[in-house]
Amino acid sequence: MAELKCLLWDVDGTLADTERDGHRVAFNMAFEEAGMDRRWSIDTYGELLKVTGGKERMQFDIERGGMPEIPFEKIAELHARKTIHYQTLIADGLIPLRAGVFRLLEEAYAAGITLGVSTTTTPSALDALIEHSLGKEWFDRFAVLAAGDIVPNKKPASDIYDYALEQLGMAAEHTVALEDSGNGWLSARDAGLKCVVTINDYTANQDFTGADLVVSEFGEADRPAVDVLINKHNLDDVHHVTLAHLQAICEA
Ligand code: XBP
Ligand code: MG
Repeated sequence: MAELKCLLWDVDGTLADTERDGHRVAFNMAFEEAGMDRRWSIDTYGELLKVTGGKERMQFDIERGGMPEIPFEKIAELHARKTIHYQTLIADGLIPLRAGVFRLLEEAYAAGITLGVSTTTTPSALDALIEHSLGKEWFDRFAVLAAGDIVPNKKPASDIYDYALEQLGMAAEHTVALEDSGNGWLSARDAGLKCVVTINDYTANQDFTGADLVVSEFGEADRPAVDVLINKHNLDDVHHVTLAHLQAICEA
């Protein structure tokens, strides 16, 4: 039985549905700008999402014959342009936070729980989302922003969670991870964390066996009840996910 002291948040798909209308669109803008013919459709992007990291995703598309062979410098260049386009989409307010995210963040912060981010995303893309979707004050409210190439192996490896815990000096048993994808769940699991998953269209059919709670969204009191797909600890009353639920999961 361990007290909840820390929440580590995934970003893409968890804080906001950034993949389909954010990252994917920004990649296509970078491809077009570079005079390339490749466009990633919504379905194609779903296939590519099994590889985390934007540069790695392009490399994977090249290897499977979707994009022409280009040197790594060109991939990095395209990715830098993509990140700028992504930041603009976020600054334009096109990608709202998912239901319940802001409520839970505020509640946890007010309760003195340590908050951190553990994501595969590039730091400057994360910064844009924090600034425009959460508000600048949240830069100080997160005790760690663990992102992108800061660790050798991206999710599903546990590196980014291991790194965040180490930076915080926090024990895994006091921490719950908030994720949206199979890769994210595996990463959290292998770091020894309890994990709550909010699925989305891209991740709904992925394997979350062993996760503590899997729901359609965190939800809100004044919205319809969330769909509960896995409720490992038989939590009562999951109309929407509350801080008390996260505490109960950590203590289970
Ligand atoms: C999701 C990812 C990221 C984004 C794109 O990570 O795999 O690669 O799709 O971001 P998470 P970059 O859900 O762990 O946040 O292009 O900046 O890599
Ligand atoms: Mg994610």
